[in-house]
Amino acid sequence: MRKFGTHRVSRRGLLGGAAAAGAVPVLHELIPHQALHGGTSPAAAAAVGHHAHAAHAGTDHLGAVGRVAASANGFDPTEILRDFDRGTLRDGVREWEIVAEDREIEVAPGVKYAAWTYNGRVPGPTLRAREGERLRVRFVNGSSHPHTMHFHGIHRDVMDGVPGIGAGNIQPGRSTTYEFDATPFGLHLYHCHSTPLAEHIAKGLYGAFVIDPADGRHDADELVMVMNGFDTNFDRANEVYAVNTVAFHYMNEPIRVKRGELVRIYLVNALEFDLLNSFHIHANFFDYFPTGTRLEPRDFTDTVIQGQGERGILELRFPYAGKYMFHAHVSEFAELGWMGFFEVED
Ligand SMILES: [Cu+2]
Repeated sequence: MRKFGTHRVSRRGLLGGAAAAGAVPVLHELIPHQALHGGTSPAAAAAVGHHAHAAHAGTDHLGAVGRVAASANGFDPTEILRDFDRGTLRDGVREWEIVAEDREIEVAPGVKYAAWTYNGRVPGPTLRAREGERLRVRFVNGSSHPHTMHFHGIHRDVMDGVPGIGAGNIQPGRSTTYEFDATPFGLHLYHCHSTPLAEHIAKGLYGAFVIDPADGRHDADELVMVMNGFDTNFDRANEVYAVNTVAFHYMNEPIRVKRGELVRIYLVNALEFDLLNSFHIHANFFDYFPTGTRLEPRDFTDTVIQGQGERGILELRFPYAGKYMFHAHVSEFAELGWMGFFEVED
């Protein structure tokens, strides 16, 4: 078990403290490193004090103060929601080129993170294919570290993107091509499988991988939500939690959907260092299709738990216009960035 108590102080101090101070914090200033190992430094105590103050001051501070500009990162969580990369279909083969790059991103206002990315974004592009297609992924490693692309799905060992088998680790400046069939249909993911594995994933090398059934699914407003987190001080615990990388993004910019329209959410848990993540919707229920590999829902519920690497498809309609919250029902994650709103319009 993680030593929860000491981490809890520093992690909880981050955004609550920021809200109370009305300032844009830099994480390392707010949380001295020794505080993570059981120390009770004045700064850590101050952060806790701020948090306590914020908690009792009312309900106006439901997130960090300020915003992360999309232009700072080069990608926008609102656009990521509906951005499906179908690659190029050539001679019956669906092809992509994916480039690993090192890039600094801003995961909460003023909190910079030295990420490793696929195609410059975290999460990487949502790759989308149809069941039974042949897929060809050219992977170019433009990063300064060895990486791979490991796809979930059914394929030969040499195409599995793990060190020591097939092309194995792809060294900086080198490339390889993964080729396999799109099966089974469902919602999968891909991620780097170089070691140390948790770090390579946590740095940002993951993305959603959608394989549509041969006959497709019903028309819907489709949204991709990759639940992730960021260990900004390298203590193997996350200080920031989010959907599609930027903490509280959908609080600042609610997801606009239409009343009565079918909404389909592709929900992927890419979180490292925490065993579980969850998704909870307010004032509504959804059908849940674990891994999206069956066409009948398993559950009709308002909360779903996912372990590491787990994913599933949610389908719902909003019967009333208005603003509806969604968040991790792991309350600590919600307070550290993993919460947002749907804005339902007539
Ligand atoms: Cu890697």
